[in-house]
Amino acid sequence: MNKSQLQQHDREHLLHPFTDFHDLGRQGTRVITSAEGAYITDIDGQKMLDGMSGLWCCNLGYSRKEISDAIYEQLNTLPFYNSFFQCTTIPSIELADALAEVTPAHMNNVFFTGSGSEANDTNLRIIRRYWDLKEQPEKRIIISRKNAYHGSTIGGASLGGMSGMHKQFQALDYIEHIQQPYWFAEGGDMSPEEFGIYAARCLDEKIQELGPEKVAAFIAEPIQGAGGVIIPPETYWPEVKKVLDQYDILLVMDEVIFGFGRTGEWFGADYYGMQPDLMTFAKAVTNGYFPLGGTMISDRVADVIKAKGGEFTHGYTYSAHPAACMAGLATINILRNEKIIENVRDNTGPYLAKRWAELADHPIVGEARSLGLVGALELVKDKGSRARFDDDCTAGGVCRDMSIKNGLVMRATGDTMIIAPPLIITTEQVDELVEKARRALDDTAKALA
Ligand code: PXG
Repeated sequence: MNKSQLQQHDREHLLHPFTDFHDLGRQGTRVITSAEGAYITDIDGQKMLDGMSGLWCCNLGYSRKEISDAIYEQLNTLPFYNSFFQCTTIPSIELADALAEVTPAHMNNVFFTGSGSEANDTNLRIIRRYWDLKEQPEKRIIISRKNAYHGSTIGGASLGGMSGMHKQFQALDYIEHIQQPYWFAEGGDMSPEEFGIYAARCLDEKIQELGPEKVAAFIAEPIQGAGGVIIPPETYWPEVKKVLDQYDILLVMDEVIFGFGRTGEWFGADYYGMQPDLMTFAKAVTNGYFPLGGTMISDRVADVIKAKGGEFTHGYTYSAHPAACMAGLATINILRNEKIIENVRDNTGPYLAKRWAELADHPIVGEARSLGLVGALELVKDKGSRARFDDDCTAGGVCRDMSIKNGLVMRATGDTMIIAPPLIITTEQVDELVEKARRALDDTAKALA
């Protein structure tokens, strides 16, 4: 099939995630055909620097034969066996061991799933089980944040706080959403530091309003990813820690995007010095080569579930799929052996911070923020008042298209442009990324003038 035939069949038979079908019908999908290192190539032969690591997952880029070989060999040895009913496979044991080593010291158990959404649904099951076994069944309510993303299953989407999603399904009724720590859009006249404290105190207020005896857990991404790379003010997490320390409430950190090195530490929890009870992961655990997710469970919770629990009536056919586990092991080996995360922390992260900050001088950029290897640009019509171009987020869409035209994949969340390039990006490629982003901004400013 040629390109237009592919696009036609795609339109006729494929319902795409998070896609406006009218736009898709008008423009046609971009058909990506190959990838190498930090670059992807489409069916027209256009090569683009992948500023989004696939979908926040191909952190080691696209050319790691160690991972594809590990999957292939496993598929030829034992392509599948389940981990139910007292069975196991060697790759799943080895990956569980490796995860216990690279995650915080107090987390030594893993429950495997096929995705981040399933992992958050698993968290809901574990949280309920934990409090029931602790004989506190009144602890039922989970606090999350507005504009959070925790997946697309009913559980994941209920935990998430995206208004556009909540309009399209019926959410679980025991989840409450509080203020997000998004200073640029919602901080008003407060300094970022003041706003960080304010947003954390909103958690305290909500706990008191509901009654601490009714609150089971607080769930949060260390940095909101899909919400727009919302890096909380530095005061936020320390204040959240103070709030949580006063109450007997579980902390779930959703590390689906920030786990496995994005901040320059293994996990966002390490970066912020937090000690979560549950930690969701997916995506980069296999470098995006094979579907795998899971939740890491603290000793405090695992001990109760294992010692008191009897049968835990939960699991997915593909929990601990052996080929997925081999992909995870190969990925962790590369991250460790090649000191990829240390390089982000000491070299490419600080370099991106320096170069990305230069974009703040652009006339349509209200803020340029970054941390480790993520970054965001807030597009504005007026820098002083932080006023947007319009209410429909036209600027973000224009800038995304201009960016692709210039050979860089950048994603738009509303009028926030975001990047999360592969962790293997070199400093020269960071230069290329920043130059292409600047050209996209210039073209956007011209188009909107
Ligand atoms: N938690 C977080 C924090 C995520 O970012 C999920 C859970 C769900 O994972 P699965 O594997 O079920 O997709 C995610 C996924 C975007 C985008 O546009 C982000 C995600 C997925 C798709 C698109 O930024 N994050």
